[in-house]
Amino acid sequence: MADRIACQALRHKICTAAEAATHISSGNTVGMSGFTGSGYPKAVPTALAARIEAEHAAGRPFRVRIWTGASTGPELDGALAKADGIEFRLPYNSDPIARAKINAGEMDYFDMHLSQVAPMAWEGFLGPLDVAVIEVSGIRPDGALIPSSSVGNNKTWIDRADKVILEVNRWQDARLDGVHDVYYGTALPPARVPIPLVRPDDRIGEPYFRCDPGKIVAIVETDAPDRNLPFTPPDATARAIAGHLLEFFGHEVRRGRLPASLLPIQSGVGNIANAVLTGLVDSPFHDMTAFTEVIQDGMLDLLDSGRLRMASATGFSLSPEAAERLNANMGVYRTKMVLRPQEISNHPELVRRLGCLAMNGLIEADIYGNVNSTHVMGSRIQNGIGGSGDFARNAYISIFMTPSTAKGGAISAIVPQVAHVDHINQDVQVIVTEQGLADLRGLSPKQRARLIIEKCAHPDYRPMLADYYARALKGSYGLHAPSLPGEALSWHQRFMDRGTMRP
Ligand code: 0RQ
Repeated sequence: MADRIACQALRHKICTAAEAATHISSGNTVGMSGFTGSGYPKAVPTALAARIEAEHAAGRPFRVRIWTGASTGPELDGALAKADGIEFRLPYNSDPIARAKINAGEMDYFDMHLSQVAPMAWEGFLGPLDVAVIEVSGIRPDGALIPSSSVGNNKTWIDRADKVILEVNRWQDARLDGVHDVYYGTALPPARVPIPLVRPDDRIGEPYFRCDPGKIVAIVETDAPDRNLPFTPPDATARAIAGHLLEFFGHEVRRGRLPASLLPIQSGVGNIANAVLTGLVDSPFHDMTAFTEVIQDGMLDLLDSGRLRMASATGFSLSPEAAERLNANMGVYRTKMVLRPQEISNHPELVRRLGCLAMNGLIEADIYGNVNSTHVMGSRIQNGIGGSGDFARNAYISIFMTPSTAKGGAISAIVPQVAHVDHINQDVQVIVTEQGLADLRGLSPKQRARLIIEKCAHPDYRPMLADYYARALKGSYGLHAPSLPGEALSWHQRFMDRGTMRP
């Protein structure tokens, strides 16, 4: 490990994870690295969870507040939630144990836009940060930190925290060195200035984190893989959604509204998003770029095919096979990738300037095109808004995609009214299901409703939606966006009462 910790002056800080965890006290706010399963600390959170369990067994309360980049892994969110050690967490979470605690009302969760986490921490809106626990892939002789497989909010956590604990993970490929672009030019209003990035491949920062060595209280050596969950191969539904979307892009290119290289693509996480990327491999588009949050399997396929020229993101979200492929071929991939802080990868100014094509998943959409990305039946959190809001509002074209039904057909993804709103209809320009694609640009609410019911709804639910809409046209208080408030959420109530939205 000596080669990974090249700063002699810091070597005396090397210790065990259990020793490092003693620097964290009950009630502390801890900023952890990690973004969608990449680059999160693996040893210290596990040791902290063990310590919390021991304290609880001795009858002493011990809980911490956790800030991250986005979702992490079972060794962090899973272990700490299982130990009942998280009092409050932000932002995006996809861990099932943490999700269950949040939905049982046992853990507070602040689901915020990913681009806003670092600025809000600097603005002081989130309170002080006691400790940062950051995975890095190495420490240079001068003490500069070589980032790991995600950048996330690490720069901000290192700058803001009173104490810094580092995990140096040897599993991360050493050739990650140089892939990162850490921008130190952000400032708070009224001193804020434009971010000098005009192409997805621009480098505007430096490859390393700066860190005051006096703040580093512990360094832990690890050799453990990122979470890296497998993707299921695209099924017929995912392939149909991808097919509609690729046809739409082709149509836009023929109409002269998109260049043949498209515009920088942003792709959400999940199997459908991955299927769309895989579908682009066989498309006619070339010289594409990505300005996105995560590089997933499909994006590696696109890079391999040569169709994608480069990808800018803040982290990886890969299957175990793709992670192996990435590390085996890092020499090539590193020339085609830039990893940035998430306040830059998701920055509204940059998303708007570059004209990103935003493609995100949803839980449900209503007939007017309002989208719920987060809350099942309006109250049970699935994951969180993540970066979808950063991109959807500012994209050149904001696309949402979903299977038309969930839970074996018991739930329609197209409903009279969403039970929770993450993306208002103005931020939703295209909705795609396996049934078809609704291009909502420039349409009034009533035009949208007719198109969404016709193109996106499942045939089992289409007559029910058409019937609701026809009656709303007659009985609504106003006729701009006709609705029957007493009935609009009855589909959700029926599911909660009877396990299906079907009558
Ligand atoms: O639940 O796993 O229990 O079966 O939601 O749904 O169909 O597998 O789709 O993986 O693409 O996720 C919106 C959650 C979709 C995701 C969401 C249930 C469904 C299943 C997953 P099970 P699928 P996906 C970039 C952008 C917000 C953040 C975002 C997401 C589970 O895309 O988290 O976009 N988006 N970030 O059964 C009840 C419905 C449902 C439903 C789906 N209508 N009712 N359950 N499900 N629709 C990434 C980052 O920001 C980091």
